[in-house]
Parts: sequence; C-alpha cells; structure tokens
Amino acid sequence: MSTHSRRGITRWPEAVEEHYLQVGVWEEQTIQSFIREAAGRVPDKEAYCDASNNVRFTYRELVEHADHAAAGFLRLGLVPDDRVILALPNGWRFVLVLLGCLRAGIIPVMALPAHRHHELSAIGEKAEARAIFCADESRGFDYQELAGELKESVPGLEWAFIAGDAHAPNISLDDLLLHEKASLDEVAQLDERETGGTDPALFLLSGGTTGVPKIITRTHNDYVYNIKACAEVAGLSEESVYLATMPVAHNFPLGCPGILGALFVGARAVTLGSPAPEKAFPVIDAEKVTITAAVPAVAQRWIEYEEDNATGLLSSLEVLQVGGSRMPDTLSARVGPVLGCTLQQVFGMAEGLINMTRLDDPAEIITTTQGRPVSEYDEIRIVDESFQDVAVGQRGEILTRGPYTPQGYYASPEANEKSFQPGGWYHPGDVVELGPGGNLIVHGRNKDIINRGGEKISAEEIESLVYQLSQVKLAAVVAMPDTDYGERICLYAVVGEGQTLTLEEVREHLLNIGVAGFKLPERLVLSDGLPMTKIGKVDKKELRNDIAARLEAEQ
Ligand code: OOB
Repeated sequence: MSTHSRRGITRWPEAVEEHYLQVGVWEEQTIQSFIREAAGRVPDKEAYCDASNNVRFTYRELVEHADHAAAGFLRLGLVPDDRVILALPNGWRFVLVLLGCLRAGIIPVMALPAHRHHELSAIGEKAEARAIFCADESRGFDYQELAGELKESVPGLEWAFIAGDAHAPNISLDDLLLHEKASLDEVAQLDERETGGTDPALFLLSGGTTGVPKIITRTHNDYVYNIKACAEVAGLSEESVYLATMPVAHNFPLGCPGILGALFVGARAVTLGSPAPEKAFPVIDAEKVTITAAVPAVAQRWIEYEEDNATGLLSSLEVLQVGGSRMPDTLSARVGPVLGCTLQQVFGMAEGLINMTRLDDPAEIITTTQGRPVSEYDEIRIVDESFQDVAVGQRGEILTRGPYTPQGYYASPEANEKSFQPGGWYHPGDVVELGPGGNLIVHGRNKDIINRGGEKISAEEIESLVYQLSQVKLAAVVAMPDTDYGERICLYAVVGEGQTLTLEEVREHLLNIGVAGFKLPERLVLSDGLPMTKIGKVDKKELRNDIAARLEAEQ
C-alpha cells in the first residue's frame, strides 16, 4: 500500500475495522470483484442498457470492456491511486469509465455534468486530479473548452478525455473505450495489482454547507457493504431491472442499490439521461423496469403525468424508491394508487448512512416515515444542541456511525471539526424523530443549505460569490418553498446607496465565473436592511418566513 492513497483519508479506529472484518460486514474484496462474480454466473445475460443511445452490454462484455479501459488508462500513463474527475452524463461511457477506473485502481471523483469551472477546479485541486472525463458539447455548452481551461488552472491535470470527437490535445474517449484492447499480460497485471478492501474505491461529493464541495472517500469494503445492504432491503434479485434517471454520480442511483447493486446481483441496469415522464415511462415499459429511484419532485411529476394521461406504461414497475429530500406525506400516499407500485422511502447521504422503509412495512409506515437503517451495524443517536441524547420520541439532530459511514472528509480537517463528533459520529445537521418501529421521521435541518429537488446548494458558497459584486453590502441566501422542486434559491440583498442590482446581473455574474446552473438564485429581494439575530448574524429563519409569506400573498 503506497502512502499516497492514504494521505488525507481518515480511517475507522483499528479495533473497529478489525471488528467489521471479523463479523464479515467487510469482505476484503473490491467492488468490481462482485460484478465479475455475477458475470461468472450469467456471462451472456444483458447486464447494462444505455436507453438514451440503445447501447447494450452482456456481463461478459462489460467485464471485458472494463479490462480494456483499465489497460488503456494505464498505457497512457495514469497509475493506480491517481484521481480523475468523472463528469460524464448518464450512459455507456460513464459505466465503462467507472468500471475501468475501479479495475485499474484509479480513483474517480464523482462530479456532475452540471458542474462548471468553479466547482471542477476546486474539486480537481483538492483531489489532485490528473484527468477529466467529460462530454464534448451538451445543451449548447462546450465541455472541451472547459476541459482546456481546467488543464490551465488545476496543477497536475494533464489529460482531458472527451466523449465523441476530441480536439487535440484532448483525447477521444470513444477511441479508447471501443478500440483499445487489454493483452493477456495486461489482464494478468490488473489481476495482480487489484487493490484491497480498505483502499479508496471512489470519491463522492458532499452536498455540504461550505464553499468547496467536500470529498468523501468510499473504500471498497465500505461501499461494497453499502451496495449489498441496500440491494437486500430493496429486494433486488437476478430478475430485477433497475433504471437510473438521476445523474448516476449521486450515491442514491449509483450504490443505494443503484446500478452497481443491479450489477452485483446479476440483474439488469438501465440508464437514461432524463427523469421526464415522457422519456422515462416508455423506457420503463420497453425494458420492463422493476425498480427505479427518484427525488420527491420527480415522483410528483410522474404521479401528475400518470393521473393526466393514464399511460399504462408502468405495469412492470414494482418499487419506486424516493429520497434526497423530504417527501410530503400527501404525496407518498398517492404513489401506490396512481403508479401501481410499492413506495420505498430513502433517507440517505453520500457520507454513508442509508435508511429505507421496508417493502413489506404497513402502508402507514411507508407513507409517513423515512425508514430505518439498512444495516444492524448502523448506530444512530438523536441529540440536542449540546449533543446530549434527547428523550425517546423527542426531535433532535441525528448523529451516526457505522461500517459504511467514513469518520472524516478527505483532507478537510476544518470540515471534520464541524461535521464529526468525538467517537467518529457524523453530524449531518438533519432534525429527526424516532417514529414507530424504529423508523425515522425527518423534520427539517439545522444546516445552511438549499435542497433544490435533491441537489444540495450551500448558502454560504453563493453568498460569498454574490459579495464579489461591488454594489452588494449584505447578502443572504435562503430556501423558498416551491411546488415543483420543494425548495428554490432566494437571494436577499442590501445594496449601497444609489446603487441597483437585478436578478439577471447576479445570475450573469455567477455564470461568468463558472458556477453550476442549478446554484443560480431564482429570486432576488432587495431590502434596506436584513433582520439580525441577537448574536449579530442574519436571521435566516425570519427571511424564510418572509419569502414564504410573499409567495403566499402573490398566489
Ligand atoms: C442523498 O444524499 P446527499 O449527500 O445528496 O444529501 C444528504 C442529505 C441528508 O443529510 C438530508 O439533509 C437530505 O439530503 N435527505 C433527506 C432525505 N434524503 C436525503 N431529507 C429528508 N428526507 C429524505 N428522504 O440525498 C441521498 C443519498 C443516498 C440515498 C438517498 C439520498
């Protein structure tokens, strides 16, 4: 084990790691070894379908392509433990690059196609990324240009792999994925070098509260267990067909159980680039999808679309997992009757802990709670502001630790100080109550983020960027309620005397500095002053009430 791959990575305490190994929740095997195992059982079965491009691979093909990709990366000069930014959209290239990286021991940083220079430069620098994998051009945005700019600004970032035709010096990813072949020697070397269970497998990004997205190291041992525990609770079997319509870089559609869970059990994984019902419903019908995952905003669109159109395209669908933000009880009650499938509520986080309602739970539990931990080894406490356990049935903030919840962020001592409590307890800032049958009910959060349809946006990050506009004297970003997204971003600002500010100016400024589109404020409220708390901070609670009241009055 080289020391490099351990730099910045917090391990579980040694005795705890030994315990997890002893009881077998950690198996000392890699993620890809379980996909190979499935390929051994059902080599000629279709493993994966890219429904946007109608590209399909059997298990045998998938495993071979992963070898070819891994050998191709290493031949070019990438080495095990290198980090690479994976910002590809859902599709066959994403899957082959991910599996190729895992096979080569290269650590992919799971970025989003929506990320731009602002996010990718910070992530790339923090992770010391040596390559980026991205689209050519999408929705009018030129990723090749972005990749070029990133190579200029991120030290050590040498390669840009582009989907489709690449302009030199960028490298054509398609050439590599479709034409490179691993020799028998190279395959033997890959086998020999295959990394161990406690090695980092991938870096997930946190929807955190501070400026730079925090990186979460997920090791093979912990992520394998995450995937397996979720696959079991979601009832995945060889007969399942799992559809991902959200960006698969997110933990939820990636490993909870996600496409990786499907590949572990010899099921079929299908990806699509959009959750729009007009696109997703025909795919569910054509591919006979049995299980898929959605955020509440998407579940709502699906329910409304089915109510309006009675498509009858969902007869194969058995389970709809919903999570990422709080699903209103009124919406959860409509899933079964309208979509004809079982709802599974999922309260999870990229940092680890996953809670799910069980498929055979009574309807009352499924519709009114966000589920219970998927593993008997998950530990949960519910505490007050001084981190004392609250009385049973009281609301408080959740603390958690367990075999797939790492005890620190990657190379972020300050963030760790804030987000982890002594004893390795992760403190996500969610306010919960222990409900019937040990199921959690999520009541809100004590963290300064906006949860826009499942995408988490740090208020502090946007505020600091808005302050770059010279006319802004005071800025506060808060969530405003929204029927489609649950929450949208509202900016309150105080400008200097005689100065003006428009929403367009703010948005243009943020776009110019390369901020992801989903982080742009959607409403601006100019004010002469902002309410302050006793300790001199902007009173965001009051601002949230204010914007809610304004919206109410406008209806
Ligand atoms: C998932 O992961 P992240 O890392 O994008 O966000 C985690 C945060 C949680 O701390 C919580 O604030 C919120 O998202 N959240 C929910 C929720 N599920 C997540 N809040 C209320 N109700 C729920 N059901 O969002 C994620 C990761 C894996 C599986 C599912 C979701």
